[in-house]
Amino acid sequence: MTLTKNKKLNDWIEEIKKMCQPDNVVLCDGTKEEYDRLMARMVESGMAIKLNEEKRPNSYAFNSDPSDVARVESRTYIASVKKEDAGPTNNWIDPVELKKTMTGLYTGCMKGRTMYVIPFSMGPIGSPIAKIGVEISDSPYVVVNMHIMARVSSEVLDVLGKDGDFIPCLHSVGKPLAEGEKDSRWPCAPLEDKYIAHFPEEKTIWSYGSGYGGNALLGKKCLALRIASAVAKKEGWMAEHMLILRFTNPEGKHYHIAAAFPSACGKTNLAMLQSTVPGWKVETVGDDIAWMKQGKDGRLYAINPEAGFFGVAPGTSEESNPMALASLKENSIFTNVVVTEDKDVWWEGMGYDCPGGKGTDWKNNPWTQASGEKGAHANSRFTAPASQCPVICQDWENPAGVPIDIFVFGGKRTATVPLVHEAFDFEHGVFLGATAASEPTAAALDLGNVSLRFDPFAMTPFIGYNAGDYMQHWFDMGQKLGDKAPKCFYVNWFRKDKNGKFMWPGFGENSRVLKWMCDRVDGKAGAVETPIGMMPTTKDMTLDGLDMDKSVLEELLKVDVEAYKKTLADAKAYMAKFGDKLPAKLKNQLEKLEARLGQPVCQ
Ligand code: GTP
Ligand code: SPV
Ligand code: MN
Repeated sequence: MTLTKNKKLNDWIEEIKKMCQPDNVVLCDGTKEEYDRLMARMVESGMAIKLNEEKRPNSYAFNSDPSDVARVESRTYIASVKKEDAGPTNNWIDPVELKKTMTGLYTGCMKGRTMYVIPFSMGPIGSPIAKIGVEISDSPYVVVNMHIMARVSSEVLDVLGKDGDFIPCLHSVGKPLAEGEKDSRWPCAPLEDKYIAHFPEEKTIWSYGSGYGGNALLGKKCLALRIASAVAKKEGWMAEHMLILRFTNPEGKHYHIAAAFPSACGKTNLAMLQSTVPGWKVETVGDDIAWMKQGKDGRLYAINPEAGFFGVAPGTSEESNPMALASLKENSIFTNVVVTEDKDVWWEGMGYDCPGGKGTDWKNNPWTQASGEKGAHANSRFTAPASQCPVICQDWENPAGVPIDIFVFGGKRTATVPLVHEAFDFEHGVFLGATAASEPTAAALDLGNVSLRFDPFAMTPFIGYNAGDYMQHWFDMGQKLGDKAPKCFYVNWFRKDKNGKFMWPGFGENSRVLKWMCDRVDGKAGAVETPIGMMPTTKDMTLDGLDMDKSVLEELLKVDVEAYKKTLADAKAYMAKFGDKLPAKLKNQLEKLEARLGQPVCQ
C-alpha cells in the first residue's frame, strides 16, 4: 500500500506494519472530522467521557490505568552507540541490544488494533526552524492529544514532499488483543516492559507500553527535548525545558523571559501570570519548551515548538491561574480528573468544592469529596490549544522567535533558597542553572524517596546526551552570545515556614520579582552583593499593595550561609559524577562560591 509521496515514510510505514501487525492502518490528516470520529469511537468503547456540551463544549475526559499516570524515568533510555555519550544522568542500553528486545515486544503488538500514522510539525508548518516528525501509534488517545499539542496536518506531508526528512517516532501501548478479546479502558504494559527509548545518532524514538503524556506524545519530551537537545548541541543552538513569556512595562517596552523549572514546579503558571504590578502585563509565548538560536543581531531568539498546553490540573483555579482556566474552557481533553455528576471536570485546588460533592474519580470509581480521598490524580492534566489562551502573545507563532533578555532558573525548595538572586555574570548564571535542585513532584512516577534532587537547568530527564557536555554547551553559548547573553536569575516561590505554610504568596505576585529583574536589566533597581549572587532588599522591589509581613519578606531575602555551605558540599558530590566531563568553568565557579561563603555576608 502506498500511503504518501515520501519514499522513506512509505518504507518505514511498511516495515512497522510488518512488525506490529495491526488490523488496519490510518493516515491521519489532523482535521476536525478525524478528531470527532476518533472521540466518538472512544466514547462508544468507554475510554472517553463526553463532557457536558453546555459547560465544557467539545471536551472529553479520560482515566488512565492507575499504574500509568506519569513519565517513567527509570524506563527512559538514551541508546547512543557509546555509553559515554548518554552520560551519568541517563539510562543506557546498547542500541543493537535494545532494538532486539524492543523488536520482540513490538512484534505483533498492534494485533486487534488500528495503527495511526500521525504526521506533525514542531514549530509552524513549513517554517525553517520547524522539525517534522511522524508518530506511528496504536492509541487513538495519542492521536487526539497530538492534534492539540503538535501541528498534525496533511500539509506536513506536502512539506515533506518526495524526499524530505522526518523524525520517526514509534509508539505502542503494548497490549495486543487476541481474537474477540475485549479491550481495557486504558491499555498499557507492565512497568518492566515499558521502554521510552531514544536513538540519538539515528534520530529515532521507540516508545512501548505507556499511553501517558511525555511517554506517548512523542513530539514533546522525546523529540522537542531529548532528540532536539542532541541536535542543538551539534548545531550550536539550544532546546530547553523552559517557558517563554513577554513582560511589557507601562511604557510599552517588551522584556522576554525564558524560565527553566522542573516538571510541576510552576512554568505554566508563570507563563500566564496576571501581573499585580500596575501597568505591567504578561503574555504567553510557551509554557514548557523553548528552542533558541542566535539571531543575526547576535541576540538569542526563542520559539515555542508546541501548539498546546499539557498542563497540571490540580491547583489551577480562577485565583492561581485564570488564563489557564480560560484556555481550557472548550475543545480540551482532561486526563485523570474528577468528572462531576453533571459531566463537567473538577480537581483539588480548583477554588471551589466539587459541585454536588461527588463524581467519578481518576480511578473511574464513584467518589465523594467528603471521603477525604483525592479525586484527581496529583499529575492529572489538561490538554488545551495554546491559541485559546486569552493572553497568548501575538508573536507566539512568529518563526523569528522573541529575543530573550532574561533566563530564570529554579525549583521547589521549602528551605534555604531565597526568593530571588541574580548571577554576577553569565558564567555564574550557568553555575546557578547547573546546580539547580528541586524536591520531587508527581510528574514522574519513580524518583524514589529522595527529598531533593539536582536537576541541572530542569533538564535532567530530558538531556539527550552526556550532561557534562550539555553544561559545557551552556558555557559555549555564553561565549558566542558575549555581552548579548541574557541576564541570569534564580528564584524560589516555595519556601515554607515552620507551620508548613508557603511564605511567599506566589502566582500573580511573582510579577514583582520579574519587574525587579527587568529593572536590573535596565540598571534601574538596586541590589546588594551576597556570597550567592546579587539580591534585592525590600527597598529595591515594588511592593505597593502586597499583603504580607515585611519581616517574612526580609526572611525570604536572606542568605543562610551555613545552609549554603551544606548545599555546596552536596553540589560538589553531585558534580563529581561527571568526571572529566565536568567543565573546568564549573569547577572554577564551585571554588569561587566556596571562597565567597567563607566571607561574611554583607546583608
Ligand atoms: P510541567 O508541565 O510538569 O513541566 O510543569 P510546570 O512547571 O508547568 O508546573 P505548573 O505551572 O503546572 O505548576 C505545578 C504546581 O505548582 C501547580 O499545582 C501550581 O499550583 C503550583 N504553583 C505554580 N506556581 C506557584 C507559585 O508561585 N506558588 C506556589 N505556592 N505554587 C505554585
Ligand atoms: C513534564 O513532566 O515536564 C511535563 C509533562 O511537561 S509530560 O508531557 O508528561 O512530560
Ligand atoms: Mn514539562
